[in-house]
Amino acid sequence: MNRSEAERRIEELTAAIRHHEYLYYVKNEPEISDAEFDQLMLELKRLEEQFPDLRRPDSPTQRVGGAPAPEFAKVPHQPPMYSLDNAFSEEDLRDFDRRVREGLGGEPVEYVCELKIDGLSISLRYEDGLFVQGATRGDGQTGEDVTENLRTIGSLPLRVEPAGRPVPPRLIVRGEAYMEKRVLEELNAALAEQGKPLLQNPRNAAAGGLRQKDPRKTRERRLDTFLYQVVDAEELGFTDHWSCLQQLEAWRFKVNPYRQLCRSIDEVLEWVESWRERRFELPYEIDGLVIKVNSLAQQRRLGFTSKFPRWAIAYKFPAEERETTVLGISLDVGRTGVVTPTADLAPVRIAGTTVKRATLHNEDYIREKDIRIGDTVVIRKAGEIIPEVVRVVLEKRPADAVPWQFPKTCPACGGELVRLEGEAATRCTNSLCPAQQYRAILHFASRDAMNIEGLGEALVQALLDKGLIADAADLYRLHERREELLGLERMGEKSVENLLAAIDATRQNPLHRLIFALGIRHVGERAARLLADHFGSMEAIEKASLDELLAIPGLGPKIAESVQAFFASPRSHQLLAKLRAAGVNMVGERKTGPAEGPLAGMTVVVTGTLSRWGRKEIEELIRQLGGKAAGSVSKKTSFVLAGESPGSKLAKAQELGIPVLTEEEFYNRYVQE
Ligand code: 1X8
Repeated sequence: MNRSEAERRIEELTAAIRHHEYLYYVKNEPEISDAEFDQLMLELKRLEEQFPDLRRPDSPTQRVGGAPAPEFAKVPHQPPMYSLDNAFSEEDLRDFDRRVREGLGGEPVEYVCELKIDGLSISLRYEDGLFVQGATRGDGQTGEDVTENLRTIGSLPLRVEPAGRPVPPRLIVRGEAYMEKRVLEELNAALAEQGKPLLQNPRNAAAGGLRQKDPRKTRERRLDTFLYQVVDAEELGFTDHWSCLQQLEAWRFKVNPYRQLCRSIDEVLEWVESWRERRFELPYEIDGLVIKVNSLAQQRRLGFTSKFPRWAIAYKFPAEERETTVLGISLDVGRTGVVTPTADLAPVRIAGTTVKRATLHNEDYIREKDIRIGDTVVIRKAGEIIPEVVRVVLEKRPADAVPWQFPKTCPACGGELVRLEGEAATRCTNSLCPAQQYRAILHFASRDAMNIEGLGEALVQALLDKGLIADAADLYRLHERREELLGLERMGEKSVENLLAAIDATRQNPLHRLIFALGIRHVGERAARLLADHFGSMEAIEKASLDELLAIPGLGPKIAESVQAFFASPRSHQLLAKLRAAGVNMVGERKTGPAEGPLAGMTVVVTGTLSRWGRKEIEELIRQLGGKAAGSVSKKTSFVLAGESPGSKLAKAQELGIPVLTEEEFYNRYVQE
C-alpha cells in the first residue's frame, strides 16, 4: 500500500471505529461483534506503525497511547465548578420554587429535572473540536489534569464534529465520570480472588480510576461518562439548558436519557416521586436528582449565593428504611477488650444490599431503644453508611419478649465483663482473652502498624488455634516452627518462606510503627510519632513519668494517662521484653532540637476535608515542613488549617482566637516556594 492509499484507508478506518465506539459506548447498541471491532483497530494500528506521521492525535488508537503523567498538574476552573444546595423534602423543593419565582418577579419558570450521578465531576476542554484537556473537579476552583486517563473512556469523544450547529473553537463541557454497579462487582470479584482490598463504592472506584498513574490501569476500570453542562452556554448562543443537553447529545457526548422538562413545581414533584423506587433499577448509582431553571437568562439573573447557584438544587432521597426481626444479639470483642453488641437480623434488602447485622453500639443504646430478641425493628441505611436500628415496632413485639441483659462474662474467654463508671463501653478484663489477642495481633500486623504482608484474619486465627502463637511477639519465633506452619491449610513452602521473610523484615521498622502496633488505647499513628520523636527509644517511654508525658506538645491528658497505664502493666512489660529479645527495633531518631522549615516550632491542627491532601498526607507534610500536627485545638495551637465541612475544631479556634487558614492560604504561604 502506498502512502496516499494508506492515508485514505486510515481515514475510513478512523471514521468506522469512531462510529462503532459511539454505537457501543454511548448508544449501547453495537452493530458489529467485538472481534470485528478489534480487527478494524488492528488494521489501523498496523497502518499507523507503517506511516507514523499519519497518526492523528484524535486517532482511536491513542486512547491508551498517552505517557503516564509523573504527577497530575493543577488545572484552574474558569468559571469554578460549583456544588449544589440540597433539598430533602417536598417542602424544601417548594421553598426552592418560591425563592426562584420571587427572584424573577413572578414570571413563569420552567425546570429541567435530571439524575444526580454518584461519580466524580469532570471538565473537558475541546479546541477546534479536538479533546485537549480533561480535569477533575478538585475543590471547584482547581482540579487535576487527568487528560490521558479520561482519553481511555470509550464514551468520551476524542473529536467533536459539527452537528446541527458548528463546534465552537473553544468548548468546555462538564459532567460526571462514573462506574456501573456491574463493573464494580466484577472488578471486586477479581480483587477478592487475588486477596486484594475491595473497591468500596462506585464513586471511590471512579475517583481512584481517574487518579491512576498509568492510563492502562484506568482503562481496566471501564469508567463511563454522562455530560450535563456546556460552559458559557449563553455566549455560545444557547438560550436554555434543555437545548444544551440536546446539543451535547447531537455532538455525540453521552447524555443521560432520563430527563424531563417541567412547567411547574408540581410536575417536578411528580417526577421526583416517580424515581423513589425506580432509582434502584438503574445500572449505576445516583445520589439524588437535580432540578435546574431551564432559561439561561433566568439562571443569570438569579445568580449565586456565596456557595451555590440559586437556580439549581439537588434533591436527596431520605435514607431507605425497612422492617425486619432481631434473631439474636451477638457480642464482638475488640483488641482493647471492648465488647460490642450486634443485632443478628433476618436478612433484608435495603438500598441495594442485603443487611444481616446492625451494630447496637453499647448497653445504653440497647436500653434506650429497648431492643429485644424477637422484636420487629426498623433498619435504615443511607448510601455507604453502616445500617442502624432506628426504632422498635412495639405493636409487633412478641408477648414473651424480655428486656435484653448484657452478659456478665466474655463470650470468648468466660472472663468477667465490667463497665467502668462514666464509660459507655463494657470490657472484658482478661488481657489473655483469645478474642482480644486475635484483634491485637491483627492490629499489630496491619498495614499502618508493623505491616506484615500476608498475615490476615484467617492465618492469625489458625496460628492461635494451633497454639503456634499466643501474642504478637511470638510471631518472631515462628521460624522455629516451620514444620507446623507447613501443616496449616494453604501454607506451602513458598507461602511459609514469604510469611517468615515478611515478619523478619519488620524487625527493622521505625520506632513509631512499633508504638502504634502495641495497640495502646487512644494512641493512634500521630501520637505514636510524637512519642517516638520526643523520647527516641522505647526504654525512655517506659520510664517516662506522667508529668513528662503531659509536657509533650500535642499529646493530650487522655493519651498520656493511657500510655502510663499501658507501661505500668506487667503484661506489657512481658510483651516488650519478648519483642526486645526477638531483636525488634526499639530506638528511633530523637528529634527534640529546634526543627527546621517554614513551620518550625508551630503546632497545626487540621479540620475538614482538603482537596490536595488526604489526612495522613497533610500530617506528613506538616512534619516535613518542620511543624507538629496536633489533633485538638488548644492555646498552644499556632493555627488551624480548615478544609471543606470543618468540624467543631473551627469553632474552638474562633473561640480561642487562634488564626484559621484556608487550604489556599496555607498552600501559598508554606508549600509554594
Ligand atoms: C452534580 C451533578 C449534576 C448532574 C448529575 N450528576 C451530578 N453528580 C446533572 O446536572 N445532571 S449537577 C452537579 C453540580 O452542579 N454539582
